[in-house]
Amino acid sequence: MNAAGVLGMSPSILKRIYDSGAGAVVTKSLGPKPRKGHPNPTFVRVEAGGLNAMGLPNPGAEYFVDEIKELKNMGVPVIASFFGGSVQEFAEVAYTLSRAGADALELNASCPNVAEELGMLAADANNVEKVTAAVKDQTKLPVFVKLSPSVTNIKIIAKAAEWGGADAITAVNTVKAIAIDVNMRRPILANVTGGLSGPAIKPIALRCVWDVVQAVNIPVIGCGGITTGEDAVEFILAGATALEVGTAVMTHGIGVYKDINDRIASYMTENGFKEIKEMVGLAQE
Ligand code: RRO
Repeated sequence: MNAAGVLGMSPSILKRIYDSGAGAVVTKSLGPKPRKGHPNPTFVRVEAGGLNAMGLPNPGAEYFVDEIKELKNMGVPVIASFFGGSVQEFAEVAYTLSRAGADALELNASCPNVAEELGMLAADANNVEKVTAAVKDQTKLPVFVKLSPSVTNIKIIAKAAEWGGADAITAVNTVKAIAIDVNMRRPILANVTGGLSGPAIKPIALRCVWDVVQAVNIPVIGCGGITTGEDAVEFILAGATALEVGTAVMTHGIGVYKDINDRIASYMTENGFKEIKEMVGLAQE
């Protein structure tokens, strides 16, 4: 899959991602009402990655219902990523997106760019359990809970999501970070801090997947800095059963999905694996 937010969210771009080899597409996170997001600059390239502070720009879940239907009519499996500012809002948005015909929901508990306003849900195990349970009450769809790497103990948060009824954990969102312009002598992003993504965070994301796999009995979706087939295999060996690729699309183009798929396949041939499941979690044994 693509990681939520990458390349925006127009149905035609998401369709291209699917046609390029992703097994399903993930929308940009949708909220209860339209949001403009943060002022520019909202993105800066940094060493081995990108730093974003988009600020959850989105047209609102209600508006996106038709887009989800359009994607479904084109035969694309759709995971609707969503957020809310309260338990009630999370539940309402989940209900709206389920009615739209999404195949699954990804509960974004981990945006690093709205801490002041909404609070970062994934930092609080009790709230993660409460919100997940409230969302599960509103939908029959599988719910993936996307966690933040910027917490003291990700195992406790993952367990809380599982107790709340999560069907899978996505590990992980971006890492809170900062970049400074030495000539301006000011932070580059208007929001000051942003979320770091790309190869810079791959070892962190891999460690998070490793920990979460040990903590829960539900599938774990790996996300964070995956660029090559070897990266993908590392996450599978750590125990991930599906993957999301984001920043690599910006650095390597849309062909990255096929490249990763092809390299996983050649790795399997070279090493005598017939099915992905034979490799899942092998490094933990
Ligand atoms: O929109 C964003 O600023 C954003 C979101 Br919702 C998120 O989950 N992760 C991220 O790095 N940026």
